[in-house]
Amino acid sequence: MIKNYDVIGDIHGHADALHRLLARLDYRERDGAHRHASRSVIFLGDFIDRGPEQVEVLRVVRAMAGAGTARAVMGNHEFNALGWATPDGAGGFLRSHSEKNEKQHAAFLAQIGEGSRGHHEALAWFASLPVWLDLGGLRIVHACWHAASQACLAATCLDSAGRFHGEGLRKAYRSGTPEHLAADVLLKGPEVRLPSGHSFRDKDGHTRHEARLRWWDREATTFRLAALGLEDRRSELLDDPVPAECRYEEAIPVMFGHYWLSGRPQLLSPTASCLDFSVAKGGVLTAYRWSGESVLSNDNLVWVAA
Ligand SMILES: [Mn+2]
Repeated sequence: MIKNYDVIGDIHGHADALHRLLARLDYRERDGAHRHASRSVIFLGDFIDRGPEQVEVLRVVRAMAGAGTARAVMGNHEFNALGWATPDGAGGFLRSHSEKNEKQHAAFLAQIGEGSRGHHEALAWFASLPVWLDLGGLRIVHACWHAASQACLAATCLDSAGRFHGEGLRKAYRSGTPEHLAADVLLKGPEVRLPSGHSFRDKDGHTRHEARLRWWDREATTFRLAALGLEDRRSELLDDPVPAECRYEEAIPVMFGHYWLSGRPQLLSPTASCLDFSVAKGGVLTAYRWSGESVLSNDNLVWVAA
């Protein structure tokens, strides 16, 4: 049986937009959870950080997951939240409590109450999220579908349902390991180091020496063509080929979030749909209504303003 899925992008604490999007998609709250007569939701992760109503977002999403009207994958912000709260056994935490990391996570910690029962419940739920979902005709991941990284994590870090186990989370945080790189690729997307001397400022004003890759773009065969967000600076980039295994060339549609796209929502290709259109930066919260098709259509995108 083909399931009908409404796939929803990064929410980042914008509960008001989430409520309006669910209403637009004909979900109604009944017995504590949003439900639809013939469809269910897949959330792409990044429920928290930045936005004003993160606790309410978690209430809605967790209620749906508990009622079986939604499934969800882990975003890098949930991965970060787990690392922030997990001692590293050497007096620190898996994710360093640096000023930059604290700033990124402060709104969540303030809203939920750091160390509170609600915080612990949220962490337990984050830990229960799989890193990706393979739904047969549809593939779901927060940032990048990458078979080699999936195999690497599955071998040593994940349980049979694709969720980090305790030791797996530690391994994925150990800098320099294949598991660390694999978690980065799946949850944050593959990056390439810019030629020496080159850098750019990202959306938060941080200086970056790596560029994200347009891994979903079959035409992006060189680093010059594949560097995301540097399309106006291609002459500065290397013309070296991107390894074929870094490009998604399969026929099964893949949906993901993470990339802070702007403007009117549209597909990246007939088999790739990024559903993060920056609701946390004044953009829109976006869903794709999937009913089993193998060729995606812009007609199935639905969105609400922030
Ligand atoms: Mn993200």
